[in-house]
Amino acid sequence: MESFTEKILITGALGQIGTELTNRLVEIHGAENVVASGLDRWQKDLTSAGYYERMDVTNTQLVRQVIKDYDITTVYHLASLLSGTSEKQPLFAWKLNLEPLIHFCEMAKEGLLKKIFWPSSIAVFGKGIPKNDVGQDVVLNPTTVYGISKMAGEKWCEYYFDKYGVDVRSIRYPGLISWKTPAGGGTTDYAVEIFYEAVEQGKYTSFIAEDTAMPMLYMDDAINATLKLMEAPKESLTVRSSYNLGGMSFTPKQLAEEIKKEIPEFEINYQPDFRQQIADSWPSSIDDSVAKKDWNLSYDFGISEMSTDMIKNLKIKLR
Ligand code: AKB
Repeated sequence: MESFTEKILITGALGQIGTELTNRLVEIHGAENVVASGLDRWQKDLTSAGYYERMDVTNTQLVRQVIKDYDITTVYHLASLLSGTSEKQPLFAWKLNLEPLIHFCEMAKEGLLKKIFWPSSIAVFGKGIPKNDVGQDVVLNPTTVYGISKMAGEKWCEYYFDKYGVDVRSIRYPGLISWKTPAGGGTTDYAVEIFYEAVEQGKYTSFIAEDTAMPMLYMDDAINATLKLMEAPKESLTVRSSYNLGGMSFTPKQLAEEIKKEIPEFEINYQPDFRQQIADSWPSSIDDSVAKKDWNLSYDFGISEMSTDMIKNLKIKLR
């Protein structure tokens, strides 16, 4: 296995995945080897990275300079517009979700970078694909701007690996649930909002219908999976587009039942909006056996453990 001292850049470092991933990377590699970046100013309470670059990731000249200035070897490129927001700003979503990825791959091709992580999503699947246990190699048929951009990104990753040996690795994240940093603009975000409102108000109106099941993952498991994939020996990876990750699958109704175990007075109502159509085009559950086989993917959290942990932590955070 190739070994080198990693100097890491994270884009979207103040986002939902970025805040938690940055702090874990600092624990592993030391603050002096981690550069966080984002559009907003540095919020030191959110990130323990040794350095912060306030930058627009679509500014290719600036990004290239940052990579050179810090001798970056590894990029976790997380900056992205999620599914709901992408439908409202399709052209910008295409630009943000695709161009910087290609630019990072180009820099790796030139030898400026050694490794790239880029998140894809269950949004790549789309209409006409069986709903349950969707496998790694099914035909992709996304019907959302976000899904189209993720599918194209996967193809670019595969292309750069096949043609130039660029070591770019990717996961198709399901909905991600966390209490530390709120998500924004996603279709699966009801499963985060519901906890905030359950703890603060004791009630929630879901924008997803009660019986719509989607795959979800607790953030701790998402971060562990990401680090595991990035640490896996190159030779063990058989997928260079993006790995399926299933996590757990549940409906809003099932989640509400879980929350009621901790907050018995909790009430839920349903008012599906435009995101219902997006959810209807996505799988209900995912087969992630290839990731389990290639790099030992495993999970610690099911719906009950996740729900208990969310409520416990939000009760402290929102006090
Ligand atoms: C979204 O809902 O847009 C994201 C995703 C599943 O990629 N959470």
